[in-house]
Amino acid sequence: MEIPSHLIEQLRGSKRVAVLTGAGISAESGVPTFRDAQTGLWAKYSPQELATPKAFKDNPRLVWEWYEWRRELVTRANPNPAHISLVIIEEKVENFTLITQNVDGLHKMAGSQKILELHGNIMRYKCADENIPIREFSAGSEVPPRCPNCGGYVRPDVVWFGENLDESVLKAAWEAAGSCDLFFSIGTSALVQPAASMPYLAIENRAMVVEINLTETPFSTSATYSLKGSAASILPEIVKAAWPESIKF
Ligand code: BV8
Repeated sequence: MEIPSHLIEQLRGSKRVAVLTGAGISAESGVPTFRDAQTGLWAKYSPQELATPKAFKDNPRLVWEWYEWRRELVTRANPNPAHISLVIIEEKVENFTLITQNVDGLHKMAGSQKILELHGNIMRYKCADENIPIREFSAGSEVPPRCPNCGGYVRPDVVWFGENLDESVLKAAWEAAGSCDLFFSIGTSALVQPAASMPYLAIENRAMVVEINLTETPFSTSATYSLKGSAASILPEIVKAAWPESIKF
């Protein structure tokens, strides 16, 4: 794909880069996106229905098993060239913030440093009643397992639909989106709030905003550049054009 030279100049001279990623950046690592049809047992369920406090209250075993299934996929996944490209950009620019909606931990595994996990992390657990982190629990016969402190259910440490995001993480994400001169929106359907509002804040702050996505999104027409295609192929092209010597793959 031909990368606009104006984008490359902006990236090379950028003082502050902010990046928002969604499930699409992990697709080529084998982690299904949120809106891809789910497979097998989960085909008949919609993630948006399962990722809610109500679903966990009504059917804790089903929701727990859905996360166990996803955790299994994530543990087998490795970062792809899109994740690696963001590590290189972070090394090259003065100030870089990675805001991710993903809960798969692949950015950290790739080597990204300044990561804001808006929606938590599927590999972390917390008590559903006390809302405190749980590092160890007896994975006995009961599903979901019980909190060793209070006997409530253990749940994944992720933000469900209808739940508030962590205030400090959200504040840092708004600050990064509102102060950058270059914003990338990568692999997200730009539908879930408040993440979907962040690229618009970057536009308000007169940043160049670049969307990299397989399909059209509600944000595409507002982006400075909307590059259609896979993040795992477009991001390495951008890095190669900006810093030819840096491509390691
Ligand atoms: C909140 C964790 C206060 C769990 C997730 C304002 C207006 C309307 C509604 C609301 C609003 N404010 C709040 C809401 C309610 C709700 C919301 O946004 N609803 C929407 C859907 C209408 N938001 C909330 O509840 C948030 N809480 O704001 O609290 C509040 C509460 C209630 C009411 C008001 C205020 C909490 C949202 C967090 C939900 N938790 N994840 C879990 O993962 O199990 S969100 C979940 O969706 C994932 O994190 C996922 O990342 C995220 C978004 O999806 P995407 O990442 O975009 O993935 P998706 O599959 O959609 O798209 C992938 C894209 O990649 C596609 O476009 C595809 O084409 C592309 N792609 C695929 N392959 C590739 C690719 N692109 C490039 N390369 C490829 N190879």
